[in-house]
Amino acid sequence: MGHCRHLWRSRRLWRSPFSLVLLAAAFALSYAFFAAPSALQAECPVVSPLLIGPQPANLTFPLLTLEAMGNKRSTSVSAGGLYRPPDCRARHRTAIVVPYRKRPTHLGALLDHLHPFLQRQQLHYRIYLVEQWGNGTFNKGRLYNAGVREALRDATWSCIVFHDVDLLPEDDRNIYGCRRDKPSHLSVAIDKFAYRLHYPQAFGGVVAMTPEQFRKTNGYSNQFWGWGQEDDNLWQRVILSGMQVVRPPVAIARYKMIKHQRDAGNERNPRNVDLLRRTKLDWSSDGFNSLTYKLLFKELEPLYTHLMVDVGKKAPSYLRGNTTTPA
Ligand code: UDH
Ligand code: MN
Repeated sequence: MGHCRHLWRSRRLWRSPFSLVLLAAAFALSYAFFAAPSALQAECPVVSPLLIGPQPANLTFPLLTLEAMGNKRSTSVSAGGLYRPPDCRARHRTAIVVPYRKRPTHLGALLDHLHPFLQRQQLHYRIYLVEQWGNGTFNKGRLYNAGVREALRDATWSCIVFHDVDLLPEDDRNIYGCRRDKPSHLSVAIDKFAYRLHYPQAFGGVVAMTPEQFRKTNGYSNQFWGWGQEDDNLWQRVILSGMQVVRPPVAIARYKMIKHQRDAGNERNPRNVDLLRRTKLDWSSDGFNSLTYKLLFKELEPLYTHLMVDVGKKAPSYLRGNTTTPA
């Protein structure tokens, strides 16, 4: 006993390789317990026991804005709209990216609906709101590209969900995760289109892709200003990069679209139809790899991460497309 105490106090023990191993083990263990608790948890079940299935989105009108709801703090959601299941390691790590400008009531309804929906799916997720700064023509493709770039700075997401602000999923069996082999189109059946697929190549509304799949397609085109065809362009990019789209069953992938008028600054752009015909020529040089934007601020709101982005302005017509420049 006395000998032991002597050994413990002696400097020789601390200098021996054995003590180095002990020290390393202590560091590793405390790291595992305090810094990375998820690594020690069991994986969540294949089917979450919290799912409730069909659940029509009940909207009470008039819709309240987030400010009016007090940006409802939630005990389970961390700053920036981040969540991890408390009792198990999530099967999907999903960044939800929402392109946005001037739809405060839609945003309130979406967040109110989506947080409990995603938590029932036992996902590790974070909601990113990508707002276009200024009153220039809306460019959803640039906002999505910028949102992905910023989200990937924060974490290694296994899945990115591209999400219109006005779509509310109505069945939590429609999992907001990605398949490793194929991009998924999640908003198959929208009430506005009588809960039927709008057209066979429809790829807008809500879409899920892994970061790898997104890079393979070179993301969204940056050239589609105003409303129309940027989603059809992405469909073509998926096909051109050798992939196929999968869809969950029409009976599950159901959505309510909050009714709205066309936004000012997002008028239908007939030029986008011409641009769509050029997809094959442009897709590898125009997209995620040629994106330019300015991040004006990033704020962690209680229920979402707010990215304010300057995507630039639509260039004058003589600088766009393949038209000749004036003399
Ligand atoms: N978005 C905004 N603000 C805008 C424009 C677009 O937040 O000013 C975002 C938002 O996430 C929206 C998405 O871009 O869900 C798509 O735009 P959209 O909802 O206008 O497109 P959608 O095809 O509507 O749903 C087209 C106009 C329908 C007019 C119907 C009139 N009866
Ligand atoms: Mn809409």
